[in-house]
Amino acid sequence: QPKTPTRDDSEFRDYAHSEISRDVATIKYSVVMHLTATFLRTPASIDSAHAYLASAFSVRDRLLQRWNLTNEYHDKIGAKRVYYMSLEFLIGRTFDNALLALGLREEYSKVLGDVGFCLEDIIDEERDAALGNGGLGRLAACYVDSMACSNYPGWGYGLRYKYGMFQQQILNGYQVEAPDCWLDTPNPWEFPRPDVTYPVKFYGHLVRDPHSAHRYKWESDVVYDAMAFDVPVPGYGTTNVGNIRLWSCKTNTLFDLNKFNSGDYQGATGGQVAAQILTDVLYPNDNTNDGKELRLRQEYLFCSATMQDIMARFRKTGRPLSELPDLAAIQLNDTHPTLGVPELMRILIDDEGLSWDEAWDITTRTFAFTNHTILPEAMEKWPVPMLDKILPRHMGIIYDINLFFLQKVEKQFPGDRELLSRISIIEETNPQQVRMAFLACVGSHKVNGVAAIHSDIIKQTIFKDFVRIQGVDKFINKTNGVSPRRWMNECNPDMSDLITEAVGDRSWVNDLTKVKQLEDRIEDVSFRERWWAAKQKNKERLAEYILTTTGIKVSAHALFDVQVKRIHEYKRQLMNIFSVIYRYHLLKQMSPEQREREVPRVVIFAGKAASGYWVAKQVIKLINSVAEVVNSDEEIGDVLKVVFIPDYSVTAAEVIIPASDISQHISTAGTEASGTSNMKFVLNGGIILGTVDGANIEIGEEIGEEQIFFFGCLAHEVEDFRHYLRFNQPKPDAALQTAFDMIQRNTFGDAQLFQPLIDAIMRGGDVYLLSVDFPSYIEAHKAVEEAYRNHDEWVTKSILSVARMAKFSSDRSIQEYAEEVWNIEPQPVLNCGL
Ligand code: Z2T
Repeated sequence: QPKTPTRDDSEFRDYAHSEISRDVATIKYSVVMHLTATFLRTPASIDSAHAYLASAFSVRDRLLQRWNLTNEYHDKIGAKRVYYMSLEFLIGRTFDNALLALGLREEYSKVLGDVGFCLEDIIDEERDAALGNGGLGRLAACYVDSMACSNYPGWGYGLRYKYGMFQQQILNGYQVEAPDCWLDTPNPWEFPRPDVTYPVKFYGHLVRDPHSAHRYKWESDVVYDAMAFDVPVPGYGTTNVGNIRLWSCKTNTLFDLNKFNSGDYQGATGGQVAAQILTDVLYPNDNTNDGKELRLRQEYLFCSATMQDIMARFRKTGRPLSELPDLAAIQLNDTHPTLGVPELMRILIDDEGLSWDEAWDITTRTFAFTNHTILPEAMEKWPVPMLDKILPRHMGIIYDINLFFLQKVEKQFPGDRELLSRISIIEETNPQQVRMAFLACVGSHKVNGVAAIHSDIIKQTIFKDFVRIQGVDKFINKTNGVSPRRWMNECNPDMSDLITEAVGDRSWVNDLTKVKQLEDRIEDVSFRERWWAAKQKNKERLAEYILTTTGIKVSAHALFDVQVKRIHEYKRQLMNIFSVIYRYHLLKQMSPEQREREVPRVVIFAGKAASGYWVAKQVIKLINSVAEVVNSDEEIGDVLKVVFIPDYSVTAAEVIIPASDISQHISTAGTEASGTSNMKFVLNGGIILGTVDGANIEIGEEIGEEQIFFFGCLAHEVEDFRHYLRFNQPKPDAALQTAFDMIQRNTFGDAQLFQPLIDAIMRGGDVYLLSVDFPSYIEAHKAVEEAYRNHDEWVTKSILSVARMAKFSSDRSIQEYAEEVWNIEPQPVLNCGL
């Protein structure tokens, strides 16, 4: 028996529990310490990069202290935690966010100012953590932010990609991808945990347990290690700090000693080189699935490490396994982490020795599943032979899950073979495929969509049979939300100060219901003028950004018309650029006097196309070709400018969104599950031009139909239009035909480049219904223009909109999940001395 020395840790604990001083002198000292000790620089050789790093590390010290206390406290009280499993966390920058959360922005500004740096420039030194594609990944980041701010005990789990979302360059009008080497410089916002490392097996074979029908031993010598990196999530206005645990892959057959001793150094570390690849790169697909084997291995590494970690934490409590659902709720962010379900089954049955029924009961009470799309091309399906080869044990478990499920359904609806084949987790194609959405659904106690319309649609389509079998109460709606910290307070300081003035204090940042009080200021002339001025300042900031990123000069007095999001046919950037072409045509027909009377407009696009998505890339080329012609047409001048801002990112969004007058959210009805940037634009006083789709609908309900410009056919009409267009030629109206004609007359360069885009409409069945919605789209644009001419009316719309947007705080979404799905409660850190 090793002797445990008696030690007195009270003094250390006192230090740990007393907050580091917040005065400027102490901060200055800690920045200098990091500069000299962490980075081996001297004050004489400080540049902005090191000013950033030293400041960030000193902020991090303050966060880590609170982070420790938060987790210590939640362990101590035995709190139930939620684990938000997501292959993507689109975090963006952390420095400014942390400064605001800690209330230390002024202090750091002073410290940096004293050595001749401007805080804004230092903030710009940070690289985005771009570990996500778009909406789904950013939602995960907003949700962990809300958990931290509302004191919910919860962690995010994800992967630490060495290369995040690719960087987009525009060369000759085309998108060109460059790797995102975000870890080439030190990352102050991650904390390596070499002691938190788990082995993850692949391939191998199964050995049956002679004493149990369900138990197997899985033997394999292909073993990778997943090592944890923790990323702090600063809670605003609370001492709670959340955590995102990201796994990084390395080999665990560390070193082949024989090879090493025989001089084969390269071969000795060969395993390590191969293993690295598993967490090397984020798959850049938004709403598409390319079914690569490497992606499957990535997903399993993630699920296995996460489940092992959750189980290790649970075992420490000493509670019986049947109580796992009382201590842990696991949310599956789309189907990407669905292998967590069979992985937990494997652990409970093979490692812990539970019966199938016990394990299944625990598993289904622990997991819940969020669906984010109904686009068929995005649905994850894995070929059975591939799964069987890489994860033989899991394939067996999935077969059994399916067998028991089908047996139950057969009892419930005897003799309905059609039903069984529709709902089977295994699709009977050649080869067979595992339908991950069905597996996630069967393995969870709750399934939700991300906006009211979307949750209704999934009940009527992909999960229709499941609603009948498992009951309608299992299928719920949780409308998305966004963080008011990042998407108002941080990115729009002037508007935030006005809200603070109207509310009386800054409490609205953590309680967005308070923005209602803006309505009291609706007649206040000075307030209205300052509201307009704040928008104007944001527009000037964006004009500056456009100039430096594209070289294009735009007038901040024009109407800023923005569509920024992933480039995808269903989002219809193509329809937008066709309308720009038509506008250009109209302007060219006018006399100079007539043009003078038009509302000058800057049409702004940004967004990335998945690397293999050819049509999306041609759309980018078309936008840039139109921009080139229009922007250099001296007759047109400032009346119309077209801009494609390269390399859209969270940080770019923080500049673009606060500056919009109108933003476009124009998906074919029924295809955009929710959208989240639509919320961000309105929360920043912008007006939406959009279709009756996703969260646009609920935004309209909240702010009133006068505050939003709707157009286009409705979701329930789409099927009939599509059916018609499968057998009949589309009939483009005169406006759309004009746009086609101009392209075909080589107005924007070689027409052949763009013919496939026109063909998709005229010969490809116009799946996204551009020809159907175009006339009402043009009408909606006219309505926007008329409304904008009346500045006064516009300001009223803008203020009323923000005042009525409380619903779209992610704090509201998280509270609903906590109460209706996770069954967890806020646990503010108490009695810790801070
Ligand atoms: C994604 O960003 C979204 C859905 C996906 O389905 C995949 C990705 Cl990467 C698999 C988006 C939706 O398109 C959008 O409507 C929604 O607001 C967002 O997820 C968050 O729910």
